[in-house]
Amino acid sequence: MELKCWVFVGVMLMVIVGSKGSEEEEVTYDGRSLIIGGQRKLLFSGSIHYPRSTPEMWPSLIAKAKDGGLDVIQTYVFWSLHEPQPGQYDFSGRYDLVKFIKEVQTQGLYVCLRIGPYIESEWSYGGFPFWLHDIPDISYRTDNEPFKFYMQNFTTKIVNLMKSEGLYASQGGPIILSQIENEYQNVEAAFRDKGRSYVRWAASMAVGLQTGVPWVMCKQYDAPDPVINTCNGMKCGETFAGPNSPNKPAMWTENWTSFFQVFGGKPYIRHADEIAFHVSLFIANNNGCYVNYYMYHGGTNFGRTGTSYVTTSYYDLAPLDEYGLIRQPKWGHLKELHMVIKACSKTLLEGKKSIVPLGELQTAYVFQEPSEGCVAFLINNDTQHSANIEFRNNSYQLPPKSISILPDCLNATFNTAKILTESGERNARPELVLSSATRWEVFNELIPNFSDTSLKADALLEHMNVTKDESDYLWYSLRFETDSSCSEPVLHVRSLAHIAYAFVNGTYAAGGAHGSRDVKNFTLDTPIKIDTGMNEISILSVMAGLPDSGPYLERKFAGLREVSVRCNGNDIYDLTANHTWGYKVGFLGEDLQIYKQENLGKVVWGGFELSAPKAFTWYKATFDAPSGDDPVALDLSAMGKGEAWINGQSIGRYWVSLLTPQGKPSQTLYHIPRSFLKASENLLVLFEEIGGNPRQISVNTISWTTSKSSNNVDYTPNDIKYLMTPEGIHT
Ligand SMILES: *[C@@H]1O[C@H](CO)[C@@H](O)[C@H](O)[C@H]1NC(C)=O
Ligand SMILES: *[C@@H]1O[C@H](CO)[C@@H](O)[C@H](O)[C@H]1NC(C)=O
Ligand SMILES: *[C@@H]1O[C@H](CO)[C@@H](O)[C@H](O)[C@H]1NC(C)=O
Ligand SMILES: *[C@@H]1O[C@H](CO)[C@@H](O)[C@H](O)[C@H]1NC(C)=O
Ligand SMILES: *[C@@H]1O[C@H](CO)[C@@H](O)[C@H](O)[C@H]1NC(C)=O
Ligand SMILES: *[C@@H]1O[C@H](CO)[C@@H](O)[C@H](O)[C@H]1NC(C)=O
Ligand SMILES: *[C@@H]1O[C@H](CO)[C@@H](O)[C@H](O)[C@H]1NC(C)=O
Ligand SMILES: *[C@@H]1O[C@H](CO)[C@@H](O)[C@H](O)[C@H]1NC(C)=O
Ligand SMILES: *[C@@H]1O[C@H](CO)[C@@H](O)[C@H](O)[C@H]1NC(C)=O
Ligand SMILES: CC(=O)N[C@H]1CO[C@H](CO)[C@@H](O)[C@@H]1O
Repeated sequence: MELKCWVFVGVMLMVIVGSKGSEEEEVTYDGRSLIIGGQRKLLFSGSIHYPRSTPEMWPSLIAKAKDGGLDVIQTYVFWSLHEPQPGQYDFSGRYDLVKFIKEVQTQGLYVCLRIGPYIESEWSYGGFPFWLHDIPDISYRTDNEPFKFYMQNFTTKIVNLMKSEGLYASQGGPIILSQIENEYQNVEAAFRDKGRSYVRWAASMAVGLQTGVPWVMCKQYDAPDPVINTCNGMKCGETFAGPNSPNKPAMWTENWTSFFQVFGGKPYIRHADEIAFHVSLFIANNNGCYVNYYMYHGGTNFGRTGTSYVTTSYYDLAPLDEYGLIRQPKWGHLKELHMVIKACSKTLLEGKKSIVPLGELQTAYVFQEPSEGCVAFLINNDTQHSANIEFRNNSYQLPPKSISILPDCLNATFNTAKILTESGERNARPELVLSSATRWEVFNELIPNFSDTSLKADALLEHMNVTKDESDYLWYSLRFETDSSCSEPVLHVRSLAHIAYAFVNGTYAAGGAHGSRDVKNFTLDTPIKIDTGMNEISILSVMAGLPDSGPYLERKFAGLREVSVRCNGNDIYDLTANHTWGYKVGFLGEDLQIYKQENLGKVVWGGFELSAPKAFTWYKATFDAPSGDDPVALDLSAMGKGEAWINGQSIGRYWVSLLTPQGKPSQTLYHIPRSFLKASENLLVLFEEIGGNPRQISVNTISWTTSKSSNNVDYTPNDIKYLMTPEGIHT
């Protein structure tokens, strides 16, 4: 009798896989689970964000997610991409949300649509279009009429779009859940009463849109009925206080599969066994009925879409790596877990739970149906030692910090710490090195002086309010007159942006002073040469992405805070106030878009001299695509910091010069989606801030092989094995 659940496996899998028809299905819930078309569901979900890959990649990503045992694809909706100007919408190419959802539907999976429209998501400005900043009297994410108008306007636009395409489950489509707001609990207190009234408004506005499927608010303990409060985190089985009503199910909308990486930050690695432990615990301890992996595929922050300091490669350590390739053993171990759980999901959802202590740090969670069907989770919470325990007159050995799942309360068919899937090893094969000198041409930017600036102000202006996010770069220039009393002059700059470079009379004085994701305030102090009389000082402020979180985002300050010239250690000239500063946004090459083929001729390109690398230089070259279908990546380890374009499309910012505490670049390989490439004569353009040697750039193909080393090994993004030395081939 107890074997029934196990015997059930084959049948259940067939039923679950490919069960998504197009009939209209009512989605409801109660205290135990979501109920879709009258059936209780225990669902595994994975986040895949459509603009972080390409439409050409979507079918294979979704197929691999399905093969990995997922039932649901979860995505945010990216307001900044879809409404670049008020009332002007873009749903083309990578932004084609409807096409993405229809692809999920075609493959028989469900969708959880997280509209937000505040999404955080390590996305520049948390997903808000920057024009919101200039709406008079706006205050984001609080009970503020202008904000609520635009939030409702966009949310309605998306809901209407989904409805017009028949994409809600209530219409026969795949969307079973929608999300409004995002982790608002983190900021609610800062808005006091207006925070509370905003939560109520957001919930009722969303519910009023009548999607026919439930809404969730993640990390929002007081989510108003009927909106479901869900958990985000790494250990929801331990940290989640539970639904705020007995009529709501326990759902985990973000179980972080690793963590996003920042330039200069420590890599964060989360192993397959630990994830499996916490997923099992959430199901056993919290009666979890929905677990979403954040991210299942992270992908790429193309262009300038990443938030402050976040690497261009996003959650590369997810079960599908940045390139969409299967990362083992994570993918395979979680797939096994999904199969075991799904085979007995009926018992888990309908059985009665009892908790049986087995030892000091060992517990059994038993789910028993009245007639037949019994599932047990045997938990060993001892991080140091294995445990030999007795359960129902049988003995079991539980490795340290692990959970064994007994789908029949007898046979331990899965243990979270026993990884049977073989580890993989990722390889980069340099297919060509762009080493030929004749291949490269360069264009050097000029350093603007005060007279070259268009906007003048008698103060240090806030960086984002001047650039309007049209560039990462803002020039602050002034004309500064000295008398002869200044000896050993030192330029002092304090900034709340990300990088500062200083120039005196068009000559580089110092550069690269930077903050970090954690320490935003930084200073640049550099000896300069000034003469009696007039001197030109130009300081370039750089932002590697806008902030994405925190209350009062609209009031965040970035850019220069203080500028002075110190003579003999004293502040003699405070240039912060009472001086007229000139402002210029970005570089000429950006204005002219010289990374596009049709605009190359708008500037004069010169030959490349290795001996004289210059800051703020554009490099261009062409190359032929590597043959085959393997994903392609540029190795930029010989460069400093900048942005790269392939055939006019940005593959993102690169920042190799900022090292981790271990002394390594955070990211050296930069993904070029196959669909950006043609067979030959691909145009590569780089804008380099510091200087580097483009003749060492290689074009690589990426693949995985089975590793000889032990299982449960995860690699950091840079632990990649080169199949040949890049120097070994030339063109
Ligand atoms: C949203 O705002 C735009 C103008 O920005 C307007 O044209 C449109 O009608 C509004 N839509 C809704 C649903 O309010
Ligand atoms: C396991 O132990 C840790 C640390 O002692 C504790 O925080 C956690 O709640 C325990 N988990 C379970 C499932 O008992
Ligand atoms: C375990 O064994 C004892 C005595 O041998 C017996 O009374 C009990 O019913 C058994 N329990 C189970 C769950 O089989
Ligand atoms: C336990 O399950 C495994 C499959 O995981 C199976 O090979 C084995 O025969 C089962 N043992 C018993 C006693 O049912
Ligand atoms: C800025 O001024 C310096 C000297 O005053 C000059 O050498 C430089 O060419 C000027 N830059 C531009 C862009 O005109
Ligand atoms: C942004 O700049 C405008 C002038 O261009 C100014 O009126 C406004 O106060 C500035 N806003 C902030 C938040 O600095
Ligand atoms: C930045 O540093 C200055 C000077 O040390 C200090 O006065 C200021 O409070 C700091 N600001 C922030 C936001 O940390
Ligand atoms: C900077 O340029 C001005 C003229 O534009 C000149 O008078 C001054 O001597 C220069 N200073 C230095 C240090 O070259
Ligand atoms: C700027 O000028 C005002 C009025 O002339 C004066 O009160 C203030 O101290 C000056 N600030 C600085 C930093 O020099
Ligand atoms: C809700 C939750 O589980 N939060 C946890 C997420 O992970 C971070 C980092 O490990 C913890 O600090 C949180 O408590």
